[in-house]
Amino acid sequence: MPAPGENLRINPERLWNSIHEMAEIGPGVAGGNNRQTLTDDDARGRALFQKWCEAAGMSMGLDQMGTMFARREGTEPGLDPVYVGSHLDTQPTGGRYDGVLGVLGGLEVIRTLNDLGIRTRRPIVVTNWTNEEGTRFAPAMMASGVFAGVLALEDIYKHADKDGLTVGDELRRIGWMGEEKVGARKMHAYYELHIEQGPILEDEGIEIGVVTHGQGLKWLQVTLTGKESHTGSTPMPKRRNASLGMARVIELVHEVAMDYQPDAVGAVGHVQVYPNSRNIIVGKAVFTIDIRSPNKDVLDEMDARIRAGIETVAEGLDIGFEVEQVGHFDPVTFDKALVGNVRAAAEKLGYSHRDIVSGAGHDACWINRVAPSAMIMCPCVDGLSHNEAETISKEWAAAGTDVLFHAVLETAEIVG
Ligand code: HGY
Ligand code: MN
Ligand code: MN
Repeated sequence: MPAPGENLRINPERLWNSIHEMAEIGPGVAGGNNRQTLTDDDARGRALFQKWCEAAGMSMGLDQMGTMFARREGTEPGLDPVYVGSHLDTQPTGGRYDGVLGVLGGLEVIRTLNDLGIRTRRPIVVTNWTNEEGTRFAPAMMASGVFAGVLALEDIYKHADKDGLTVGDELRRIGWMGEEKVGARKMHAYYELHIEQGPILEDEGIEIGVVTHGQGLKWLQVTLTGKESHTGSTPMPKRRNASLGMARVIELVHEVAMDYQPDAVGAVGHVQVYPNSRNIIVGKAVFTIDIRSPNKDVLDEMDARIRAGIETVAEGLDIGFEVEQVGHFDPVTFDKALVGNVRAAAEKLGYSHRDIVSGAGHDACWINRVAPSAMIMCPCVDGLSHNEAETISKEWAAAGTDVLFHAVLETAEIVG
């Protein structure tokens, strides 16, 4: 005879339908999404989420960073709530599930509690963090970083996109700047469900990732300054070529990351060259280095080696250089008790599972600084993400959300 709540499951069809209804907002060009933060599409996605939450009997809070907090009351409203959530903003060529699964999986938990008439001691809050991706406005995990007290609101409001539009202005323009002080809320615990965005779970045929740690990250924005001149008539020895410098630094980042295998990673995904004319030597190159490792010492060593290498490249090409750290968090160890709840839930529900370190950054990585946090991962096809072809199965989505449901029930405590 299963114990009370033993075999409770969420509604996979309802979850799947909501994910794909959300995916219709801010469509990409190849079946994925381009619902970048603080755009009109982001606003439409927020409005749809708010509508669904209110239909599920929840009240919506909104803080000064536009983060949304949908609350289902507990039988003891004075207790610190259990928070779940993730993000609805996407990459410019993003998938339908990155972030969205965690927000709508949280909503599905509430919808299932309503269906079953289950009350919990603690309130439960479903969260949509503003600008997790950091693609339009750096850094990533922006709102959760302000919430955790590691980023300053007034400074973040001034961060601009490539067109010079700022976070503060855009948040105001789309009408989603709340009054609530960022970080004022007290959380009893935070759970985040997310697709793995890597190949491990699928390769091993495993349904649930029990996330024990998150790897550390550094984003270094580099500006190389050479001299614009004619690509045809400027003799090679007289050139001060910033794009050649960028090419050498990109190769350097790869080589340094390869020195710390199997865990470290490094790449350059954002590049801008000026004046970007076919027959002018690039005078200025601006690009962002993304390096990551689960080991803090390795991350710091990679950072130091790359900075030294940039100086050598610049000297050799007679070009100027500036390096600005525009994103950073150290490797994260999630809360052992909550991680245990995730593992126990997968066990109880009969889902295959394994411990895993998150390769991607998540809002939970910051929230873990202010509240006990843990993550649940489901596989994604070919480990592909940050690509419009990102795909998961309904079964994987349901398994992850079932585990989220039972972990939340354990922490929020069923009443009656
Ligand atoms: O960059 C990251 O790891 C996250 O997907 N924003
Ligand atoms: Mn994400
Ligand atoms: Mn992402």
